Amino acid sequence: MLRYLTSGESHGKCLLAILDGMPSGLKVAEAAINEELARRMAGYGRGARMKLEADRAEILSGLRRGQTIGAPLAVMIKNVDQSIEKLPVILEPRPGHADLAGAIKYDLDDIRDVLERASARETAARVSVGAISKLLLAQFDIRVTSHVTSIGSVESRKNNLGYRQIVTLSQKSPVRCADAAASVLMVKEIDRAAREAETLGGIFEIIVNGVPPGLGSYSQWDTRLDGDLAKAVMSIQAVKGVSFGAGFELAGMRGSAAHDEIFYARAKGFFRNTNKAGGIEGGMTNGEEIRIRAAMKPISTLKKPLASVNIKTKKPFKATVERSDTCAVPAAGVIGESVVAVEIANAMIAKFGGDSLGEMKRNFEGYMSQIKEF
Ligand code: EPS
Repeated sequence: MLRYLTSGESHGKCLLAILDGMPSGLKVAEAAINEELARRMAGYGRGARMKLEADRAEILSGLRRGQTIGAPLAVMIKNVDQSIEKLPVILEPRPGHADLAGAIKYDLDDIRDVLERASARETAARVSVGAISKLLLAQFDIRVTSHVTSIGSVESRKNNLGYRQIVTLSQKSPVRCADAAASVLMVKEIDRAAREAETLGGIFEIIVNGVPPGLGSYSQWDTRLDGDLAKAVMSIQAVKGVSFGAGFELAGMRGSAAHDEIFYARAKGFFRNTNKAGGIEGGMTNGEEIRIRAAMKPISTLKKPLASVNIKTKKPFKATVERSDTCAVPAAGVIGESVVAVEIANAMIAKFGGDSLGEMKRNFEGYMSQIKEF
């Protein structure tokens, strides 16, 4: 089983991730992790903090001669802003944040203790384990990408593009949107929101290409892969909705329109012409691309004051906050890819055995030739 834990505060010394269960024999370069960390930091709409930080991963353990040895991996990302001990006490909880519930739950008299850990800065650690999982998946020609399909009220009109096109086009966009025209409007929408002291949310889609059929299982509720994927994506800070394929649109369709009809050709085996299921049927991959959408709420650190209550005096106040991102949907897409990559890597290890990469590959190849004969 592949699992990980993260540690670290937003303005503490560093972020740490421990990734356990990677098979031996996988080449891991820090550069591959750093590339993903840089993707997470990019994206139009981020605030001053992103100009300050320069996320770089240092692998502390679990590697020898650049390869995994079957031991847990520890990855560290140092913070440039390590001001945690000097930062002022916060008594005024911000609506939409972990602030109030966190302070009540852990009996804390300084909300700073909550937000330091609840902050989305933690996702840098998740992206580092996602990057390593992507390296494992690449060994099986499985790739993961994402693109932004809406920011605020602006929607992409190019949502039915193929994997390659999405990778190429979203790379060119400052908001990681594959529709160039919508991308321009999204940037304008972010500028306007920033001028008006507002923040924006949006929707991103994660795509997993090259997955074999049969990952996950219908046999128990907790072996269904869509359940694991939904939990992983929902656990990203500020995500409020997750759906697969046509998702919520399916609810309004007639049955005859909602499903992906099955065809067979000798050359390519079973195939579909549509993918409304998002690549998952009965909690298992069906061999089509996995397509997951996630809705991110607008960032709750607002420059505009919202009503709240001081936790000490119990008096109402209206807070003003200086430093914040206006929109982090492009970054959230990269985080989505990362958490999904970990879940798919885990499902691959569950199906094909995860002690060594060689063992995994032999089992994978055996299964793939079994499928051809089916
Ligand atoms: C965040 C607030 C901002 C963001 C931060 C998340 O940081 P600061 O309060 O230091 O200006 O930039 O995101 C990151 C640091 C990151 O790496 O993503 C928050 O309140 O959650």
